[in-house]
Amino acid sequence: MKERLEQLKQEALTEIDQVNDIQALTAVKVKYLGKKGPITEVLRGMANVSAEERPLIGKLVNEIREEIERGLNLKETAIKNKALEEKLEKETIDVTLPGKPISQGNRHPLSKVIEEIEDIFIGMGFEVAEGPEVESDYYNFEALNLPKEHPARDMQDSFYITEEILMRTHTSPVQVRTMLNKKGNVPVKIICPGKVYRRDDDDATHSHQFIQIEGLVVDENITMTDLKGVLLNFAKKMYGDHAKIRLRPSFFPFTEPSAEVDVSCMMCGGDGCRTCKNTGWIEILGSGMVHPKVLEMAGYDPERYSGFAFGMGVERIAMLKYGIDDIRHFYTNDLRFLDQFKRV
Ligand code: 2U9
Repeated sequence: MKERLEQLKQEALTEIDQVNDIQALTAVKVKYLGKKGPITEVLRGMANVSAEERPLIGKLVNEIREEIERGLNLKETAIKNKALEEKLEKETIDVTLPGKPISQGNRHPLSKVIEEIEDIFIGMGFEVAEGPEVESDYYNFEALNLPKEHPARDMQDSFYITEEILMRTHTSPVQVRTMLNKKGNVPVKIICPGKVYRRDDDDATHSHQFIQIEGLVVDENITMTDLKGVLLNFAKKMYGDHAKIRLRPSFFPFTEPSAEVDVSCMMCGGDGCRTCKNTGWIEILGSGMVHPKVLEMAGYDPERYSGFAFGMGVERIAMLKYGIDDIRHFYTNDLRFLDQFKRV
């Protein structure tokens, strides 16, 4: 029996040595150590072994079983290690290969200009206020001293939704709403950026939808000097410290007096060039002292309070800043145009 057991062990170890995968190894294990295997059979035959020999044979069986198990375990580890090595070999990454570039988007040029203008006014203590693009005729026109018969209220000039509701034609209704919310409290010191809509045929300089930034300051003792100081500071921050401004008389129904604001030409520094049509000046803003009627309608006593307001078209500012010759570029989403603002 001893010889038979030794022979079984040798056979098992030889087969273990020859297999190269886990499946075959499992088959060897089942073959030699399974319930129907030769070792189990030897154990079953123990009944026929003499009482003196039984412990020796039992011990031998256990030793052989342990040796076969050790052989199986060693082989299993070896197979798994080899498989892992092969896998790692195959998956080697060449870190010297050039990376695949990921195409990155960028902020829209108008968003950049809006943020730049907002930052300048925030730096002067202004807050940013926003409001609805679909407005009532009252906030858009009436409260801004634009009476019913005013030409700007012509159905042909604005996008009306009903007789009383329209797409706002400027961001001024946001200022009106802010003043009414403040219920006569001062100071009011806000800028209002946002989309506005006018019925216009689109061309290189006109768009039926564009972006305005308007500003409003209301307090006691506000004068035209404050208006000029704030706008000069804005021009210097936007175009450089050498920038100058000049005010020319104008007319708006919501301001009295009113003024157009020119900045010294940012292309030629005031010497005269194509951009400024040889005048040395470029118009960038409209402005004025808030009309007493507008203050009154918004709940501020015009005898005690005064204010100034201004407005600018963001596309125009951006076109001058980047030398863009057609407003439609901002709205046609051509990546060849938009990608040029990645580095600015
Ligand atoms: C209130 C009172 C007064 C806002 C103002 C302008 C002058 C102006 C234009 C600039 C270019 C519009 O985009 S544009 O075509 N705006 O010239 N806007 S004063 O005045 C206000 C606003 C609100 C309560």
